[in-house]
Amino acid sequence: KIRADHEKALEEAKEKLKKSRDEIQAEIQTEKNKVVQELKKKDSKPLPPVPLPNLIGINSGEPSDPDIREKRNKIKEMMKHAWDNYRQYGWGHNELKPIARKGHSTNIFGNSQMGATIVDALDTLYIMGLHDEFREGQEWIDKNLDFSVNSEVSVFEVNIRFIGGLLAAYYLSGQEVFKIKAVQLAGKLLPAFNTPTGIPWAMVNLKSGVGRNWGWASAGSSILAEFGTLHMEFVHLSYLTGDPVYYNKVMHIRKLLQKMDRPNGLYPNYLNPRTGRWGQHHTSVGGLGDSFYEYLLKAWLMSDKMDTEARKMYDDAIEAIEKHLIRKSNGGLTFIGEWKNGHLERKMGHLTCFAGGMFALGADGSRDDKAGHYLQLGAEIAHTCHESYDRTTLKLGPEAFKFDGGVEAVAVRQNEKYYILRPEVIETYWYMWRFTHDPKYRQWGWEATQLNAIDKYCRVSGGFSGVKDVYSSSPTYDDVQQSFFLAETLKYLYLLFSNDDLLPLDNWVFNTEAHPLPVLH
Ligand code: DMJ
Repeated sequence: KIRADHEKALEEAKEKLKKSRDEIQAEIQTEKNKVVQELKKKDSKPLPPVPLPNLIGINSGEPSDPDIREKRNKIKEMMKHAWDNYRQYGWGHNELKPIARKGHSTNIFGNSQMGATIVDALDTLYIMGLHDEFREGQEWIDKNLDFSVNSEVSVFEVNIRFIGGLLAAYYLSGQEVFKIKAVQLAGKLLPAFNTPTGIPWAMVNLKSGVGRNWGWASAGSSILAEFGTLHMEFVHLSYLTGDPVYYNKVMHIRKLLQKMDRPNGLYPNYLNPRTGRWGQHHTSVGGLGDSFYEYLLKAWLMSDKMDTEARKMYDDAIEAIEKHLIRKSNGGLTFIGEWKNGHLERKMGHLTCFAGGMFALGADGSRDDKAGHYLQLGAEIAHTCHESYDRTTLKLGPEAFKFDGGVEAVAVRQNEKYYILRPEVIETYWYMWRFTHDPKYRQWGWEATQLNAIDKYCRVSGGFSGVKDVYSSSPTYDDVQQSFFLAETLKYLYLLFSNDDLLPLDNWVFNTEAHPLPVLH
């Protein structure tokens, strides 16, 4: 133990010597601030307990039209197929390999076996009325879900899937166990915020509390879409526990971002948590940036539109995005490109397709009363993303598609042709359906589900799998049933074929993993 301690101290000293004078001073300052905060905390009283918010529309939505009802039932059957196979072959593992019929996991969950699929799926099971399956999941969580594991996990993924999933399950079912587990887990994430700036590390070891960033991220940076996608869950944690610690962490991030200069008004995707400086100037509404913008809007909605600071940040951000990143292709398709070191890359990711729904959701309350404009923009993005599906052989969207050199909404590189059961396009169809009731969104959702696509090409006898090439008529499988397929893709599809009184948007705000959290009126 003594030798290990010495070695650790030596390592730390070596690390320190690598740092610049400024970095070391910033760290000393953070340490000092931490001590002051701790002292203050001892004096301050916890927040008073709060009543549970009004939980409306958790059991309804049965459509009267028999055709729509049948489609909704089909989606429920798909959920049961995904769940039953996970139950049989992957139970307790994070995800399922539907072809090898065994458990699966990725580095975002470290080497833990935390039943990610169970936690992610709970609220979908609940709203679909699959109550026996919900109870099975609850029992597993009660008896087996333990966070004292020596495992390095992604703070962002654990927050959106686990904390979001547990909180939603708690609000829907009222079962205390979910709240208790969510709070225990949140406590394990807090050490990730011990950085010189308070911008959390991307990863944290749940046992030791040691954090670090992804090796691939520009100049040791944390990622905008990761540290900027904690707000909704952390506000709810403070609300439910009366402990302001969670709220303070995310408000500190917001304040820091507000103070920073933004090149062209855009937020770069990389921010160094030691120096508080931007890394590479790369801006994206898809991977690495996406849900940061989503959470600004949703912070405002979740606060019953009282958090006008968040709304202002959202409005400023999307104005800059529209000016610098949104363009029309030669063929008339509106797309959102990516800003990379001073030029626009005319490529859009599947992940970026969520933005159609975001624009529609943010239309009401927009600056200069541009509601019509943003609803229209949402519709145009939905159309472009539908085209990206329609121009493939399998009628499933590729991971990324280009608008360059005669190419329109089509993937060019082989390694961008895969579909991994992602939800973003269906998410946008659902929001557009809620706001317009244009039947084409249900039709497009059905095209992606059964007519041509997911049920036909991704379904295997052991569950659902992603496919490696959506342009090939004999696709090969990636053999992963992602947990977000149950959390998001199937939930948004089910909602698309339900009446609007199921989880009405005046009362519920969906986190970025589609876990509904109530508006705090
Ligand atoms: C989900 O885990 C979340 O939606 C996240 O915000 C980004 N994408 C995946 C699914 O594609």
